Amino acid sequence: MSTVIIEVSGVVGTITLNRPKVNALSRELIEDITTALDSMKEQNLRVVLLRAMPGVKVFSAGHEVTELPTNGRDPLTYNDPLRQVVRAIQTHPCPVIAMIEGSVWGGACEMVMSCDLIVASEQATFAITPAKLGVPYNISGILNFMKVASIPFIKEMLFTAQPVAAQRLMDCGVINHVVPTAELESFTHQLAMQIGMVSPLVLRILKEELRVLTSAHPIPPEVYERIQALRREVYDSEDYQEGIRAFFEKRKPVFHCK
Ligand code: YXS
Repeated sequence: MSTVIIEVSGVVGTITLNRPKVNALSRELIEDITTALDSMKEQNLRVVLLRAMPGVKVFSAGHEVTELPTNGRDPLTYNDPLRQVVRAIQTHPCPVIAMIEGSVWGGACEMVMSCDLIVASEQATFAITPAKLGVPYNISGILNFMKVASIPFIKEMLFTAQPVAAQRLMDCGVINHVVPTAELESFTHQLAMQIGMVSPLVLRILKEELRVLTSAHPIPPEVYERIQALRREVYDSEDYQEGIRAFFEKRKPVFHCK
């Protein structure tokens, strides 16, 4: 059974996450999302919507924790499924609008924030949780967060690992619109139709221009190596093991490393 539902209506394609229980981003779910995006490239679409089933409490619980390595391997390398879906969204030739109900966790926040626009219901929340799980987020992911929000705001979300209301993210310019849940679908479809009326060629070029310009981070090799060494300090630590163990034992982690 596919973990996504694909629908096409006119020039708008919709990908609905449908992996029980909480749309955790497993390799299977990511592959289904990227396959759906690839199939939509072949159709004459102008906009893609990314959503979960109507009425969900959890839009996505983030990376599938059971697929995070615990054997000293980097948990978020270039080919990790989460990195793959972020790149697939960023390079998709037409705008991807995230339509958010429920709570968004961990790497799912980066996936949603990598969409071109975000429309969220008033009750939606976003929690960036690597610090709670003891996971060393990677360079591309941090840079993606830095593209959409101020450093103080990103630090607060990363350091507290707590859910933040959609309205606060809109006030900080991360989310485009916050609407009542009952209006979420109609509002988002109206926005999609507005975008669908302009030149698809110009849309494609503008999206790629913005991607390339916002990805132009001249990082000297020594800086890259320093960051990788810092991240290895985390994923080689006992705290990383403790964070994942505590998750499965459904208890609060006890972190010792400083
Ligand atoms: O015990 P069962 O079998 O029913 O399974 C439970 C949870 O273990 C499971 N589950 C997950 N499984 C794999 N990966 C996950 N990320 C994940 N999250 C949850 O789903 C079943 C229902 O969860 P439960 O009982 O807690 O439901 P709830 O409604 O009380 O709470 C839903 C959540 C999402 C608020 C809660 O499950 C939760 O806080 N999940 C963890 C959210 C999180 O911290 N995600 C970050 C994952 S790591 C990641 O994305 C990046 C690597 S990073 O950390 O760097 O951002």
